[in-house]
Order: sequence, then C-alpha cells, then structure tokens
Amino acid sequence: MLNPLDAVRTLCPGVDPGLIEMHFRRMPSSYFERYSAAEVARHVRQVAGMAADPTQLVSVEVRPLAAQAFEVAVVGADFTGVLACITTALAAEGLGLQEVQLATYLEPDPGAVEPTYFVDVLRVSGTLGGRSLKAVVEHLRDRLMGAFRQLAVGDFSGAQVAASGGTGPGAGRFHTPTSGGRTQVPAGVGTGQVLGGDFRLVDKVAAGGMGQVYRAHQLSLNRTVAVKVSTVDPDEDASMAGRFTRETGVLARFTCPYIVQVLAAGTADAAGGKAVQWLAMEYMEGGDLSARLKRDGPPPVATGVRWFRQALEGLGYAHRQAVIHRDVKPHNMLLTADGDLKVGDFGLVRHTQHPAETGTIRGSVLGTPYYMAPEQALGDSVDDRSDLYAIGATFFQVFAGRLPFDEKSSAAVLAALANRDAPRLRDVAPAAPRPLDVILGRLMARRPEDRYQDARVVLDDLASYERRGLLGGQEPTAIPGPPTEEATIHHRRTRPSKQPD
Ligand code: 3AM
Repeated sequence: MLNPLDAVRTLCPGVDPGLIEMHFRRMPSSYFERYSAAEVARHVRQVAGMAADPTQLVSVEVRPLAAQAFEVAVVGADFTGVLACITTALAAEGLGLQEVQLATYLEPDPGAVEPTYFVDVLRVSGTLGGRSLKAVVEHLRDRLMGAFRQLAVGDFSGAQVAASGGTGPGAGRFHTPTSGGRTQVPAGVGTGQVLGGDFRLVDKVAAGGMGQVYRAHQLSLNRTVAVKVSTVDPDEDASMAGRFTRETGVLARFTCPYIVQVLAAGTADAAGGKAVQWLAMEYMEGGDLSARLKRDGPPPVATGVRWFRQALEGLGYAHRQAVIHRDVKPHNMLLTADGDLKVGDFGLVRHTQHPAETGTIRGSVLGTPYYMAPEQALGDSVDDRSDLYAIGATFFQVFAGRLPFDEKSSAAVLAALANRDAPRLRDVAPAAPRPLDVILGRLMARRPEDRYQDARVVLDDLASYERRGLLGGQEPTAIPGPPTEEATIHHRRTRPSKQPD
C-alpha cells in the first residue's frame, strides 16, 4: 500500500510535488487522521489552483452527499475571521450548517517564505432551489472572494457584509428545509445515538451544569472519544448556533499538546423544538484535576510543577491565538492516562450554569468565583491576565490543598476579592518551595497590571528556578518541553487583539 504522501502524489499528477510536500509538512497531524488520501488530494488540487493564480484568495467545492445534504470544502488564505465569513455566506445561500471541520497550516519554517492556508470542510443541508451546483459554487466563491478581500485588510465587519451580500446573486433563491438544516434527532440525546454520522454515544461520563459529557466511539477511526452535548432552545438562543460554530471553529484550529484536542462539532434537532449542540474531543482517561485532588489530595511538588507548566503552556498557546479561556479551574484541567495535563473546556456557549452559585454576579459572568480574578468576578472586562490570575488560584489549591479564598458563599468570596489580597502560599503551606510562593503571589496580584502579563514569562521563571534546583523534589519522568513548532511561534505579545465576537 502507498503511504499517504505517495498516494496523494499519484492522485495529483499535474501538481508541483513541492506544493504537495508543503501541504503534508504544514497541516497538523489531526488533519491527516481525519481525511483520506483522496480527500487530501482534492484539497491539494484546490491549493494548487490558488497558488497558480495569486489573485484567488479562496477555492470552493461542493459535493452532494445525499438528498438536501452537501459537503462544502473551502480552501483559502488564512485570515482571522474566515470561518465566520464562510458560515455567513452559506446562510445567505440558504444552506444550513450541520458540522464543521477545520484545519490550518502550521507556521512555516523560520526564514521560509510560504503562504498560510486553511482547509474548512462543512456539511450543510438545504435545497438548491432548481439551480445547478455550479451556480451555487460560483455564488459562494464570489461572496467569499469579496469577504476575504476585506479580511486581508483587517476589515472584519466589511467582510461580514460582503459574505452576507444581501443583493448578491444567490440571495433569497434557495430554500432552507423546515428542519433548519440540522440533523433530525428523534428524541433527546442518549446512549447509542450517533451524532454527525460518526460519533456513537456509549455512556455518560458526567452531567450537570450546561451539558453532559459522554464517552463515545468514533466509527470512522474506531477509537474512543469524548462528546460534550448541550441542549439549547433555538428560540431563546437565536445567536447561539452561530457563536457555537465560530467558537468551535477557533478551537478546531488549535494544535497544542497541552489543550484537549477538538475533533468535530455539530448541531442536531432534538425533541420539543430544542437543538442539541455537540462537540467531539479527545478522551481524557485520567479525568479532571478537581476529581484527582479530591481523591488523592495534593500531589508531590514535582508533579504539581509539571501540571503547572503544562497548564501554562496550554493557556499561553490560546492567548497567542487571541483566545481567553475565562473559566480556568481544576475542573477544566483534564488528565491523560499517563497523568499529563491538558486544558479543556474553552469558553463554549457559556450561559449561566449555576444560578445559585453565581449569586450577585451580573450579566454573563458565569460559574464559580473561587478561581476568578477580581476584575472578572466583579464584572469588569477580562483579558489574558484574568486567566493568569485563575491559573494562580488553581495552582494555589494544588500546592496548598485549599482555595485561596474559601469563604462559604459566592457573595462572601466576591467581598473578599474586592477587599483583600489573596493569601501567600507559604502562609498556608509553610513547606512549599519559596519560588512557588513568589510566582503564585505575582499571578494573583489584585491589580492586573501588577501580575505577570504573559504565560511565557511565568514559564521562563519556573524554568530558571528549576535549573537552579529551587523547586524541590525531582520528577521521576522527564518534563516535556514545548513542541518544536511551538518554539517558532512564540512572540511576546502581551495585549493580543481578540477574535471578533
Ligand atoms: O464531573 P466530573 O468530574 O465527573 O472529567 C470531566 C468532568 O467529570 C469530564 O466531564 C465532566 C464535566 O467536565 N470530561 C470533560 N471532558 C472530558 C474529556 N475530554 C471528560 N472526560 C473525558 N474526556
């Protein structure tokens, strides 16, 4: 059997072998797990078409899958906001989104002048309203060319207008089926059900709050995955589906060994006019850090430091992609079977989870305040530094065995956050290494400007204390360093521009 690279070369006889090689080098491994050689070859031909004509910013292909179901493959130059424009353009063509899978080129080697492309494969449903597939493809391409031209100059709202193009050639010509373009799910979600044609729910791992997490079997790759499912009322949450798609699209681009990998996402109709949003991700056998701490108590210092580094790597990666987590806490730190930590549960469709818990917290401030930065708990604007505070509070609990503020009620925690500094680690755990006390103190400074401004700097400090043997016990297994492709994209951006909402 041919290896995938040779198979794609054979399938793309007219394409520059250097371009095929670049595609293999720059796409993340999750992309090759997901697509067959034939599909990869189709994407390569799309990239080649664009490479041959530099004025082309985007290539669109649509394949019928079944009656009223299509696969749309969009390949294009990668700008912030492409996925939002694609979903807008599809909606304008009357095509309802079922599922999105997105992959984007990794950074080129330093010094190499290479373009950056993304490949976005979407499953959509709708009817063509008597028009040819070719005409639909052309309309979509026109909309996206217009939109991407705006993105290329950083005009996100102009891009949205171009993508929706009210007067565009396809506007209003297509009909959305009554299902709203979603998969029909006969009764509420449950064990045995297959979502997105690929993920069979096996058993429920956890329920509560905004959703349920299932252990699931991915049929196409015969592997265990986790699927998070949440039910929303489309009437009440009109903007929810678009936001969910945008956010999962952002997460699907993440390729970081310290962030739980998102595999696929979609929406299905459920009983009672409700919609079900689901997100498939890698299965984390070790459960979450909160459960681990409850079960085993504080870990040896070396294990805690390893988790601390891994969490900082994951958060730092997200911050460099201009994504703030907003809900860093032990429950959202997940462990592999080998006991390594990855950050999970990035700000997806956050609506109020525990009204009783949120107490007087206003608006969209959600979840438990026990790990929150003062500015976040008090409803002010949040940024990377709010996540850094929360990681400080999380690891204060890891090393001290108790919360920094362990008041009984959320209201009392809020009052404490507003009026007092967090305690020092060594006041609570005198045997803890002094450098950890210093680092956690700087992470939990009350004013954001007094904190570390960047996860990378915390990692540098940790590494320097470690080199000098100041962090106590040695870890029995090696502490993994950042992956090499990570090293090429570090830049000390302390105030990143955020994804448009
Ligand atoms: O509520 P508990 O602590 O039992 O461990 C996570 C947590 O379990 C689990 O689902 C619950 C809600 O977050 N969980 C979340 N993501 C997971 C994943 N990717 C996961 N379990 C395994 N793999």
